[in-house]
Parts: sequence; structure tokens; C-alpha cells
Amino acid sequence: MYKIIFFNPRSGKYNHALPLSILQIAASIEGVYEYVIVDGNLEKDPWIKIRNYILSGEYKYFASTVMPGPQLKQAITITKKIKREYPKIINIWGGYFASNHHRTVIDSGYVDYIVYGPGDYAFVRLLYAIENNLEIRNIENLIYKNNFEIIKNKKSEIPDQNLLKPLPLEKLNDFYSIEKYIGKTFLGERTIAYHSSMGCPFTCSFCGIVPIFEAHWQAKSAENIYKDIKYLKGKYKIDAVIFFDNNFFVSEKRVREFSELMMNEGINWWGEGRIDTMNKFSDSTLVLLQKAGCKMIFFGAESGNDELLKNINKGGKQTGELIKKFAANMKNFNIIPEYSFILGLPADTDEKVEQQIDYDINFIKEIKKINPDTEIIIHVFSPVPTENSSLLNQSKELGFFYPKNLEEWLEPAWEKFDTHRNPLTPWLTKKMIKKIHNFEIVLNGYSPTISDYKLSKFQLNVIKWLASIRYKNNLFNFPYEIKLLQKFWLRYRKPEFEGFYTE
Ligand code: B12
Ligand code: SF4
Repeated sequence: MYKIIFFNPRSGKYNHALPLSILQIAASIEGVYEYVIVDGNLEKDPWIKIRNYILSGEYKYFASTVMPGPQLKQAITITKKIKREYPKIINIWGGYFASNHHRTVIDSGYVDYIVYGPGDYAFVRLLYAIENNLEIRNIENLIYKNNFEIIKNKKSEIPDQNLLKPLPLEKLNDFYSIEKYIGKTFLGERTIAYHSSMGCPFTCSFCGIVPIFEAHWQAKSAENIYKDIKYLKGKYKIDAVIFFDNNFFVSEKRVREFSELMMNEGINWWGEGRIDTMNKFSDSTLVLLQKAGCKMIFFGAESGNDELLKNINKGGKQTGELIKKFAANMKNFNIIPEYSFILGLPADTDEKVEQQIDYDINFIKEIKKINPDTEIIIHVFSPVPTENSSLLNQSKELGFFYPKNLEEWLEPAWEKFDTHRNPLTPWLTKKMIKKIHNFEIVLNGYSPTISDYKLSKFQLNVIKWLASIRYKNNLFNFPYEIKLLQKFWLRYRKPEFEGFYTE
């Protein structure tokens, strides 16, 4: 049996989070097939390593995870090179970009198979089928080409997360020291990433996970998460955890059980949840959470405008009033709400698009007044390819379209698209994008994120003082002095693009 090269393309300059996507796939073949791991985040030039592996003649499969944004750069260039120079290597992609843009990916001609959605069973079945010359039509979650036809096999249920094999951390350590994935963050000296559930029960029409999971969610039990964290604490002395789940707080029961177990562990943690879900949690659960080390929770507030919340199918019971009430309530529990907003959503007229932006800028200022500790994350809306979603249909009607081929995704404009810096949406004028970014710059100056723990008190005071004049007087245009200080003096980091990890 030939071996597999697993690849995690570079996702950011400073990001050293565990490459959980490929680790979870590696776990599924552990002890069955041999493999190596190449982490683009930790290699100057991963191609040198990959080529050397290929030249050894022992490898037949190149398996890469690909999420939207910067990972595309290495994923596309390296996969293309492999097909051109070593055509016998079989290229397999998985992850959110590969799943959501599968047509463009498979049409490239250099990706042979895509595993869409969970790959925990699909990957090992695919390898087995290829090695034994078996039919692949019944392998769930697989996309491939048969002559000119794109074949999309049936989708599987999300696997029971409690039955998955443990992540092969010791094996990863043979390639890259685990120390490199344990970072200092605002949560602790030794922070690690962990993923405890797949999917989400909601169907927000701007969210890239919806086409894959279609409102399904599966989670590890509180006890199993606790066992893993105890192990990480014992073995790697971690003192903080970042839960990468799309929605960690779906079940109050699971959260309570987990918090009870974590009570005396001295571990701080962070996760993502929904305002309307957690608003229904009892006060005693919120107290428990805080005591169990939960320091900050990320919430998709999205907008304070009820009409927009309805348009984007935020679902549940979220309203502008609830977003405000909840921010106020979190003060009582000493947990920082991290509110994410999406600005620049489509509307019928230019005036309405602008009005929506202005409304949310004022709303964000109101939230900061209600609970000044609230962390604000601003995204400029970029459409996700949820087929037949009203938001995608509206975007297309207004003239938005995706790149027609993979190479186009490498153009600088599209590279910035997924990081929400350049949404390429026709209804947003340059002036409007500038307005959003300028407000963000001033806001980040007036209220810098606490997750950038390296900022000194002195730096914080200077930038806050400088930005407060603009912030209080709504003077958001041309905030060059703040931008310069953020870039060169503070080296200000944005958690939405780079996570919490530091260099
Ligand atoms: C960690 C993370 C990051 C990190 C990357 C860290 C790293 N080391 O790579 C950082 C913070 C940099 C990041 C950034 C961005 N991210 Co991000 N990120 C995540 C997050 C939270 C966790 C990913 C993860 O580890 N999952 C755990 C693994 C086990 O799950 P998985 O990846 O789904 O893997 C399974 C399957 O997809 C499949 N699979 C995956 N890879 C492969 C490979 C092969 C070969 C096979 C067979 C199968 C397979 O099998 C796996 C097991 O079942 C996800 C949300 C999530 N919960 O997944 C968002 C997510 C992937 N990110 C997303 C986005 C949009 C971004 C950004 C582009 C924009 C933004 N502002 O969020 C930026 C880009 C900037 C950048 N620098 O890259 C979206 C993608 C949605 C979409 N539009 O398609 C997600 C889903 C968040 C969301 N809910 O919107 N991100
Ligand atoms: S609640 Fe969050 S993770 Fe779930 S579909 Fe909506 S945006 Fe996506």
C-alpha cells in the first residue's frame, strides 16, 4: 500500500492552531494506512517537503484540507504542480471550500476527489476502494468526475462524535513539536484548540456551514470532552482551550455537565454560541459557566435591524432588543460577549444599503454603551454558496457571481473576498466599504480587543485617547493616524482573521 501526504495549507502568518481538520482524517486511518503530515503554517516552503516525499516513490495520495481565504493559495498552487509534475499522484481535497465550491474544484482537472462534509468514514473507504479496485458509487460524501459528468454521491449523517478515534497528537509530534501548537493567548499561557461538535441546528443564510450540515448537529458528550481536556492538561500542561465548534452552546444540559466537570481544573476557555439560545439558559448555568473558566463567548449578533435579521434567516428568536438585553445581562455573569456583525448586506436601493450600514454603526455604539466590555467583530458581507438560499439568489440578481475557475480565486481581489475585506458585491460602493472599515478602525482604537494581550497599558491609553475624539464625535473619515499606530506601533491583531494565537 502506498502512503498518504496530509497537507494543511498556510492559513495565516501567526496562526499555530492544531491542524484539526487533517488530524481528524488522519485519526480515521491510524493503524490502517501510513501517512505523513505537512503543515503549511510551519513550513517556509512546504512544496520542498512534499516534493521530497513524492520523489521517495512511497506516496500515492495527496490529501489537503481547504477552507476559504488564504489557504487557497498553497492548496491550489501545490495541487496543480503535483498533477503537472507527478500525474500518478491522486489528489484529494476536503474542508469547507472544497465542499462549497465543489464544481469549480473538480472542474480544475487537478483535484481527483472531493470529500464534502465530514470525512471521517469517506476517506478511509475511498482509499480502500482505490487500492482494491472497487466501486466508489456508494461511498457517501464523495464527489468526483466520471468522464465529463460530475458525480455527487449521497450525503451521510454526521457521524457520532463519541465514536471517533482519538486525534494522533503523538504522531503529529513526530513531524512538528506539539509545543508549536500551544500558544500564549489572553486566556492563558498554554492555549490549545479543540473541536467538540459538528454542524449546527440553524440555517442562517449567510453561513458557509449550512449547505453542508443542513441544520444537523452532533456532539461529543461532556464527559468525553472533559476526558480529552484532562489528558491535554496532564500531558501538555495546557491551561486554556479555544473551542472551534461552530456552535458549542447548543445544549444547555451538555454545557452544564461539562462546566460541572471543569469546575476545579483551572482552565480558561472560549467558545461560540447563539444569543437567543443562551438567553434561555438559567442564571445558575451562566454562573456555573463562569466559575468553570468560560471567559468569553462569541455570538453572531449580525445586525440590530430586525428586518435584516429576518432576511438573513438568523432564525430563532433573535432581535435587536434581545441583543441589547443580553449584552447587559452578561455583565452580571462576568463573561465577555464577543459580538460579530455583518455589515453591507444587500438591499433594493443604494440608499437602503447605506441606511442599513448607518443603522448598525449606531447600534454597535449603543451596545458598547450598554456593556463597554463587549468585543465587536465586524465582517463585510460576502455571499456563501448556499444553493437556493434567498440571500444568494438576491445577491445573484444584484449582479454577484463567483470565479469560474480555481485560478481566478488566486487573484488578489478574490483572495480578499473570503476574508471579508473586499466583498466584490455590486451593491456596495467603494465609499460604503470605506465607511465600514473606517468605523472599524476608530472602534478598534477606542476599544481595542482584550484578546491582543501584548498591548501595554501605555499603548492602550494612548490609542484610546486618540480615537475617543473621533468615536464620540462620529468623525470616522480618514482615520490615518489611528491606522498608522495600529499597524506600526501596536501591530494590532484581529481575532476574526488570525484567531487568538500569537507569534
Ligand atoms: C480554526 C478556524 C480558522 C483558523 C485557521 C486555523 C488553522 N490552523 O488552520 C483561522 C482563525 C485562521 C480561520 C480563519 C478564517 N476562517 Co475559519 N474556521 C476555523 C474553524 C473555527 C475550525 C476549523 C476546524 O479546525 N474544524 C475542525 C475540523 C475537525 O472540522 P472540519 O474542518 O470541518 O473537518 C471535517 C470535514 O470538513 C472534512 N475535511 C476537512 N478537511 C479535510 C481534508 C481531507 C483530505 C478530507 C478527506 C476531509 C476533510 O473532514 C473533517 C472531519 O470530519 C471553522 C469552523 C469549524 N467549526 O469548523 C472556521 C471556518 C472553516 N472558517 C471560515 C471562514 C470563512 C474563515 C475566514 C475565511 C473568514 C473569517 N473571517 O472567518 C478566515 C480566513 C482567514 C485566514 N487567515 O485563513 C468558515 C468557512 C465557511 C465557508 N464560507 O465556507 C468556517 C466554517 C466558520 C464559519 N462558521 O463561518 N479559521
Ligand atoms: S447559528 Fe451560527 S453556526 Fe449556526 S448556522 Fe447560524 S451562523 Fe452558522
